[in-house]
Amino acid sequence: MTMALALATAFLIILLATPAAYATQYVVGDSAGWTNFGVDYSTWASGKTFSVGDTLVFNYDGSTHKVAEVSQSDYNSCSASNALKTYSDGSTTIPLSKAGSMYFICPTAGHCSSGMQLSINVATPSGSTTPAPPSGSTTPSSGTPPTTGTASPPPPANNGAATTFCNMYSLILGSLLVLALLG
Ligand SMILES: [Cu+2]
Repeated sequence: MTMALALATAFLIILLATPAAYATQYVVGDSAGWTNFGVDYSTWASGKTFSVGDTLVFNYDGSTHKVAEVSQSDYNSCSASNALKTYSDGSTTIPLSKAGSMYFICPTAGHCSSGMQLSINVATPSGSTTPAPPSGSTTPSSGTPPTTGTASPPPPANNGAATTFCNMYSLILGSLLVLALLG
């Protein structure tokens, strides 16, 4: 019976988890956290795609460091005197609620200039409406036209087969589940 329950639970979890939208939680600096020792935050941020709905988590020693969200110019000048928001609780979760650039520095004297600065670009999540189509006239360069000599074979009727296979697959899964529940 426990086995059946476990199976059913696993099956449900798979069903529920699969179509979920991905909201990513990014731990700034990963295991090193938010620190003035040895983390290059622009390197950390590069290659990551931040989207609306994701969250940033800053982990730090709140007696030494803080997190200040600042403007771009204050980011560039390492000035926290006009911070938009300042956090000092040691574990700060910041939801990325709108698209655009965000800038964070540590306001402790000398820390920003020694590397405690992070800028990210938050993108609108994929699947939301209308990113402007690229306006550049980048026609594919020198593409060879498809050779029309070799007649393309008629498309095989794969779709029906695939659908049948899918149906059989879920049928088998379903039967297994029922068996497990009954057994
Ligand atoms: Cu600091």
